[in-house]
Amino acid sequence: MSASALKPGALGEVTSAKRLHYLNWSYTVRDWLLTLDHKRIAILYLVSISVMFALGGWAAAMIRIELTSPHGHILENDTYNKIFTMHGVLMVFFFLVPSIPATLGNFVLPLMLGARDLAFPKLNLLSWYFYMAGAALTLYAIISGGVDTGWTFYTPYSSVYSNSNVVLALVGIFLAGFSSIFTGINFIVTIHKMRAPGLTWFRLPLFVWATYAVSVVIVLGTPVVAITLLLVVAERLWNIGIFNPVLGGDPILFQHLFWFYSHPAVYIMILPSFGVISEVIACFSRKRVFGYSFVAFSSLAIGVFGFLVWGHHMFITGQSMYTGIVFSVLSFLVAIPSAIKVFNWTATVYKGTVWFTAPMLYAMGFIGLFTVGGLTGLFLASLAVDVHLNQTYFVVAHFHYVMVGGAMMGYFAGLHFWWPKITGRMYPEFWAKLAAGITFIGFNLTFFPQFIVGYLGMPRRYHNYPSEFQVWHIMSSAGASVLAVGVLIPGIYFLYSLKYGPRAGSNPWGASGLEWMTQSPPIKDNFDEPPVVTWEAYNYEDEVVEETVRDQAAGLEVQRELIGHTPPVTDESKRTDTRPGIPRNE
Ligand code: HEM
Ligand SMILES: [Cu+2]
Repeated sequence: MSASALKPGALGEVTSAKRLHYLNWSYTVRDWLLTLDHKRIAILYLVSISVMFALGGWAAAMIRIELTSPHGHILENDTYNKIFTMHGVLMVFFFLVPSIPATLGNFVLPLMLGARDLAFPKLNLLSWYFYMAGAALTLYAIISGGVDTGWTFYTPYSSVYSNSNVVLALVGIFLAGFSSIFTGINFIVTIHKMRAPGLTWFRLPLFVWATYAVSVVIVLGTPVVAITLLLVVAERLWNIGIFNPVLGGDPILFQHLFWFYSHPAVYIMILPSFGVISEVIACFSRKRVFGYSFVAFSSLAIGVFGFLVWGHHMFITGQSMYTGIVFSVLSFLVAIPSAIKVFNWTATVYKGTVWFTAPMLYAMGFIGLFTVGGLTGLFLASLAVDVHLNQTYFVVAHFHYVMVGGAMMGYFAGLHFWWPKITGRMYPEFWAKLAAGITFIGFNLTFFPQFIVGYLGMPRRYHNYPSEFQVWHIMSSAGASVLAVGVLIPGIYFLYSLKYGPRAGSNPWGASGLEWMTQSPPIKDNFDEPPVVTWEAYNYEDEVVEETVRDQAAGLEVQRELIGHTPPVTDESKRTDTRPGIPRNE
């Protein structure tokens, strides 16, 4: 469509007759289950991880109900162990690790690069099947008797003593690990090879940088944990004596190998969120991200440093004090690139034209919560303090601030931000803002008391506790029910919007980025014509973007409500459309 047809009030696509796109070109089960389209695979992942998130959430609810009383009577000891293991395993390996890369990343990465698909579409589909096979095995392990080791599977308990379905669950996680590796390889090759002409490295959106960093971490780290888990399996099945001291093994070796991956894994969970937050903050502050290259390189720095700090999980395992000091200092260093990002986001919002849309609220919530999580990580990285705090609820609070307050809020920010692109529909903005607020409040009510009760001495993974801790647990459980409401509301309005949401148009936020220059939902091959890039990322200060906003605002009632004011109208004669070859809308 030519640009001249896009007069204010005439948002062609919104009113035009049905167009073919990736969702409606075919409806057969076969075309879904054997699809090679990155967008459809993203949807398959979205549905699967949502199921796992719901199951993990159910386990969390059981934990919180049990902990309302000091001598919880709802669950047996053994069942309690299995429930918190289920919660951790499902949330970490089957929800958080794949959440942003496999759903949002899969969907938007090729679009952002101006590519037709990922480099290896078949590998992409295979990764989903590995994920599903892993999920099926792990769920089977959980249903047919359960696993009681905790998500960390520490030896010798997991290798020698536990009578639960450890082997099945480990093989399931192993398969899921391969699905991440496939995704990581695919992303690395795609980012190197499939960028549109003119899309140089320093014109890439920061989401791409973050995805690149996370893919490298995945490809280097995941094989280590996969092999480690297989070693536990081998130890259980054949008694080979890797971790069992009776046979000459070393149980602490497991912790080294496990955390060598699993500390980087926490960055696998958070780095993609960093990418999402950069996109959202820039878009809704109408500004280029402050210190673009610092933000880009800090993702890589986090990737590198993340591999050097695993020992901070092992301060009390008898490692030498000098080792402890080195790991402690290195852990402090990791905080620097994280802090750079927080400062740069804040500087971006500062003096920006800020729109408090739902994705922006999630992003701002993210910044606050991640900061609390990161700072408390520094408490834990201090040797002497950690001796007191490790294995307490303080640690539980720390990692929920980073993983839920950070990674999950980032995922929600991204899901809201790209929902119009993915589905072609707007969700109800009022409810979305409300849900963001409820989630933020519920989250703090749930997890802040856990810092206090942990500091006071409440150990993690226990369900009987002294009655003086009860008040904190009740607060936390009450907060959890608020949080649950905050998370359920989006589930409802997202489904509702699929049918009843107003049509979104190609670029409802007036965002920069190639993904917004194709119709919503995108056509099967992403772009009518392959784009050629001649501009820098986040060119929000350019007029052309303002115009896009104006076109959209005029055409879409919901948009005016969203922005809260009529965006500035630029003189048509001053139009500087620097994007040849690309349909500006649709
Ligand atoms: C500023 C950066 C961070 C530092 C210095 C830091 C430090 C630490 C330390 C020292 C521990 C061990 C506590 C103990 O067991 O006694 C820990 C635990 C943990 N951290 Fe962090 N952390 C940081 C950021 C993150 C991020 C971004 C995430 C996730 C997105 C994360 C997730 C976790 C998890 C999951 C655990 C506990 C694992 C377990 O024992 O179950 N941390 N952190
Ligand atoms: Cu760590």
